[in-house]
Amino acid sequence: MNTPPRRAKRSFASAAPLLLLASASVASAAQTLSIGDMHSSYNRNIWWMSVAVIVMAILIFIGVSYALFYTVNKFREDKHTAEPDQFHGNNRLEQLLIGVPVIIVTIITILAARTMAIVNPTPADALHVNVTGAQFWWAFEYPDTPVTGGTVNVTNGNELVIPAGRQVAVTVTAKDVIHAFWAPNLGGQRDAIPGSKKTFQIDTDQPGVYQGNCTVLCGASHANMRFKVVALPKAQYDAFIAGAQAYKAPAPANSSEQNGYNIFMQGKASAAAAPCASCHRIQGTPAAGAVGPDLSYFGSRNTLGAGIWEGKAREAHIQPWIKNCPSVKPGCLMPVYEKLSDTDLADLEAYLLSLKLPESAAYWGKVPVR
Ligand code: HEC
Ligand SMILES: [Cu+2]
Repeated sequence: MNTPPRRAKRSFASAAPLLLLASASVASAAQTLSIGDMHSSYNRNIWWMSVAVIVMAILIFIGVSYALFYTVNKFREDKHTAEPDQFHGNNRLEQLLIGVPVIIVTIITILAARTMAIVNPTPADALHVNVTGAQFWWAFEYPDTPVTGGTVNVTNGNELVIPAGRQVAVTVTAKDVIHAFWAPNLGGQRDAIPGSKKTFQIDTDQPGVYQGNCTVLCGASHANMRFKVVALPKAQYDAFIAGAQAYKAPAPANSSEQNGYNIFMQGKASAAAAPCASCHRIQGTPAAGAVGPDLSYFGSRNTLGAGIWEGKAREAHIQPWIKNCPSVKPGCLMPVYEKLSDTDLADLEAYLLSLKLPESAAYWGKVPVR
């Protein structure tokens, strides 16, 4: 009758070597979450500090074990029939037992303080990105890159584009409840707390697509609150930012996209559909909502539902998503649009997929998935 606890134990035991592997392996072809990805200077700093501490721990273990076995063996009763020496206190031994741990703890403190001093300060040439967690998606805003002719900055939903080989200072906060921002291949995990803004650095010198997750339980779709980080070579990153700054959503190209556009901007009273524009922004149109993810270049993105679906699976889910979001993503805070006809849904999809960055600024498919 005690199967559950035993099972739990076993899975913990089998998870331990896996954890070790995960931390030691460098990310390979399949998308791997790895705190051992040595292409990030953050991870490298933490790793070498940990190695130093682990080596010290091993030496201490060997020293203590040796002392233990040596003493037990040397003072075994069968060797000594006489009564052992009776004494009280041993100043030298006590000084040693206090002095050695003090030295060890001091070394660990210096190592930790040194690593914090390297990793924590924001370098002057870092790229700044504001990260906001919300139930159950991510907003990425580039505060230093105002949109041409506008008062807002370049913004993207659920997909963070960064330059490889440069420190990226992310200022993390949350809209509603506590979330946490974690892209392990690029750096440490940080809480996203409403009302608090904390900046720290992530980086990688290897261009690629990396996986990120929310790591604080934040509601029904916590596990579905993911994001992608696309690290581009500098020239491609510059092209993305320039394209995003200059971007204006293309005008609807046919009657289907036009109908999608109309519903997006005005809603549809006969289907009790509120305008999508009240919650979503599309750069270059009147849509300026910020309740849901920015959809300015949705057609150039590759994910849907904060990273739940990618590629083909994504396209298959766009209409079910709009029709009844909570049925495909538990707890989704987007209203249900069940009264829209299939044609309306297809037209909304057509319009959303027409929202594309110019090819030079597009960021998918240009770097490998890691
Ligand atoms: C009341 C605000 C609100 C309205 C109105 C709204 N949405 Fe949303 N929408 C959201 C929120 C919040 C999310 C994020 C949900 C999540 O991922 O958990 C979202 C997500 C999306 C996404 C997914 C984006 C991504 O990259 O994952 C699409 C596409 C979308 N909405 C389209 C629409 C369309 C089309 C309409 C109009 C028919 C619409 N929305 C109306 C709030 C809204
Ligand atoms: Cu979350």
